[in-house]
Amino acid sequence: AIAIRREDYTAPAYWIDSVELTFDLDPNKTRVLNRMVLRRNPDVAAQPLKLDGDDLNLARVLVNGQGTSFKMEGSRLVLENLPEGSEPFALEIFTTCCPAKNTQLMGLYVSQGTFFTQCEAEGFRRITYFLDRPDVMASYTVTLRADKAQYPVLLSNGNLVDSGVLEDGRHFAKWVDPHKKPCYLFALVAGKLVAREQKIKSRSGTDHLLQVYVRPGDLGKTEHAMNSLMYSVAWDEARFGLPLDLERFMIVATSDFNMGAMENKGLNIFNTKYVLASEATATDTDFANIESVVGHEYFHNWTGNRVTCRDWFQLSLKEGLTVFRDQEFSMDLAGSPSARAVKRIEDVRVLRTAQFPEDAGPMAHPVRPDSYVEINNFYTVTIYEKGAEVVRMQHNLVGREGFAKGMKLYFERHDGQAVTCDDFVQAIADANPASPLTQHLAQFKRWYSQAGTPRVRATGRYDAATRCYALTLSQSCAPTPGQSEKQPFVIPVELGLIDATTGAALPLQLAGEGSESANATTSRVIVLTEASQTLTFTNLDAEPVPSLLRGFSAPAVLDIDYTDAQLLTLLAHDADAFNRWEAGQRLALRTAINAIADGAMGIGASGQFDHQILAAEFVDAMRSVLRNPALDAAFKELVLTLPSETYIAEQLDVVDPQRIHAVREAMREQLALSLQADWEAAWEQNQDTGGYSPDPVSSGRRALSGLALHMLCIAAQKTGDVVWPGKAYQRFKVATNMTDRFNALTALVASGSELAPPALARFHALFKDEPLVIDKWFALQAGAPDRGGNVLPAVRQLMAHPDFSLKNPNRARSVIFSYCSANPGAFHRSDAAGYVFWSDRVIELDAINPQVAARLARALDRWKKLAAPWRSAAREAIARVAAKPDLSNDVREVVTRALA
Ligand code: BAL
Ligand code: ZN
Repeated sequence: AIAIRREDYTAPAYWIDSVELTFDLDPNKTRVLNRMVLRRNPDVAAQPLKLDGDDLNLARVLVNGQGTSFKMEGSRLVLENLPEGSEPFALEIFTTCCPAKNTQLMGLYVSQGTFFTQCEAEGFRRITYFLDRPDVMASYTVTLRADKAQYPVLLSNGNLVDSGVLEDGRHFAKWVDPHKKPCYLFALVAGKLVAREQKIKSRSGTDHLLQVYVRPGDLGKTEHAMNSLMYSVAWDEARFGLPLDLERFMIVATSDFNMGAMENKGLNIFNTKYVLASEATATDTDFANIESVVGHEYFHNWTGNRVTCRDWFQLSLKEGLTVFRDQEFSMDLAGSPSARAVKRIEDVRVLRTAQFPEDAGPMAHPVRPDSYVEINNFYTVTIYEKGAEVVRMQHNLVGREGFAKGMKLYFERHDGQAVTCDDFVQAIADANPASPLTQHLAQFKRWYSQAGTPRVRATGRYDAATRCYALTLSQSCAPTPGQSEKQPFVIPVELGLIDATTGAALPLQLAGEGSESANATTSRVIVLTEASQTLTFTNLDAEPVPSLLRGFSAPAVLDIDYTDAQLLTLLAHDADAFNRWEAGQRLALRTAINAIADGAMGIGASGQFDHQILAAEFVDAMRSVLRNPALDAAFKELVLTLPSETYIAEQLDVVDPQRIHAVREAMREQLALSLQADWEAAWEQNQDTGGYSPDPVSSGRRALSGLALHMLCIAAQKTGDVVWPGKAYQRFKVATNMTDRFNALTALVASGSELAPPALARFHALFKDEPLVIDKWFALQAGAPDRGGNVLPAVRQLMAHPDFSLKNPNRARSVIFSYCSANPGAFHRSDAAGYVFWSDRVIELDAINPQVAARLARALDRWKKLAAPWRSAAREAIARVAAKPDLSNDVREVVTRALA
């Protein structure tokens, strides 16, 4: 496999002006007639036309209606005898392919009797020969022909311009997309589907039709997706002045999908997981995810589709920006400052538990990568979530209005073009000439070019004589593969100072500033650009407690030696909700790390930690949060949730996964036992009254009562109490929404209650016809706490269950990923059986679906951090995969990097 390098980019030698595609759809042999009009690119030296193709059967090639010579270079079709000069010429290519055998789910495939496509990044070449690169944008006319009884609905991008019946029970539909697009945005769908429809009027008065297509039985679960789509349309118009540019906008759901969803122009194709919801089958998290994914795909209509990527190295141009937009959308819909903060904490938690490890591991890459072997491996948390943080920093450096101006300029300059990340930052900067972004633009761009998470070291010194507090901020960034030296980043540090005794916010006055400016503010942004900078705050009566990186103002690690007392002050008083939460997490993390390192504390024969770990002050602080009537339930639930095992592991140089697991479990148990009365109160006080609504306040109450029930069941397991497991079982039985029902089931399973097996059996019987709920049933069991090594055998049994299928990505993820990637205590077995299972599954999945297999292959990314004996066992398992001769490029790239 060959690495593709960003610096090798050259413009295409030909442009494709228009494409006319005719499909005769048949699962076993679909015929594709592709009539293109091409031109030579006058800016590039004359050369043969090389069209990408993959897994196609070529039947005919005509140039201007005449047969022509051609040759194959690997899987590429090469045409050398094309008309000279700059005149357009017609190229007609006739191929066939076999959608029924397409288990990769890239290109044209069949799912439950319906045809779907997935073309991003390079799936269009599995449909026809083409210049499969995003900077070639063409006009599309698509005719679909198929059996009318089996495929009554025929959809493609744009507007339906003609339809009718054909001979032999067949029919056709002709679609014209009014917008030019790269081929990765092409889509077609054909099958037995029904649609929820909604007519809307834009602000400017134009009419549009919104449709959500699903299988006939699922129509009742589309209301939330449709509402989310309507909100999305209105939000993009209101916040960014970006209107819907199509007469109709369609979403279609499929249960076989590699990703979450895909933003094909006017015809989004979604994983059912991000469309279907009813209160009986979907949790609050599902509802929130649907809202954000529907928003995300819709927002791509401008950021991605109207302005697209020049090449795949620029993927974050559309993904980072669109994640930023969907995060803002969810925050704006959430409304209150507290609900915004909760969303921010949740987003940062994802970044820190998934992206920080990626940035410190073998797959670390810049937000704009320099090379790849398989582009599918670069749909990563770095491109998406870190990319969104990089856009968020720009937003914060130029302000909300400034950012809106920058977006406007970006579209004025680049609408209809395929551009780069540089073009985007340049537009934001140019629209805000006086901003710190513009002032430090060249340096800011290092966020796109340098991989790795920067660390900011903060040290403070108070001088009573001068009443000054000197805060020194120093930045560093560890080497990443291929980048040994790092230059300083532009790091916006939002900060405040807090009175250590009263917790009051203190006015911020820097040395040399007048006191009048200071009175105005207790929070401000310092832009760190040097390796080290010292700020001197004046007019302070005592040493303050610094609150730094408020709202997580930069994707960095903050190293600061807080005392416990300082953290308790921040937890109790910080005006910044993010840092309030963060203070609690730091206290818990510190406690966990100390217990992990303390050789005097042992793990007993039962695999459980034999010591009390939590300090009384910590427990008291948690109690105060739980009892505080001024705090929202959703925020309390976040504070009372301990840092994950993965996050704890990231803080350590050498990782003993079993010890981390035992320590965290012991901390949870202690929290459960010492706060029993408060958990009971939290449970009682946060019961649903009235009908179900997935709004932030109601879902926060359910989250907290769910955690309380979980803790009460853990405590009960310790004390021998049967009341709370009984209550959990009762709640499980009578709950009227999936959130409450699943929380109760989780409490029973996670606490190892005797009531768990009957509850699981009942749950399966209730929901056997609901695939998305059955996914939850599988995932809960594969992710359950290990008791004497029982999870791996259970996982093997789950794989033998009649409902299991390795070919369905959602199902494979629900069992295999839930075990290998989300259950460290059960996966990292000292007998290495978890790793052997992993390598078997990677190899097995690779033959079916390389994209999904390569995701699974990343479960052992951080093997070098593991302690003996896990480290050598993990290495052996990776080597075992790597030794397989016929691996896909996808998996090959991941394991090669892991072993490097
Ligand atoms: N473009 C792939 C799916 C998404 O990010 O929306
Ligand atoms: Zn996206």
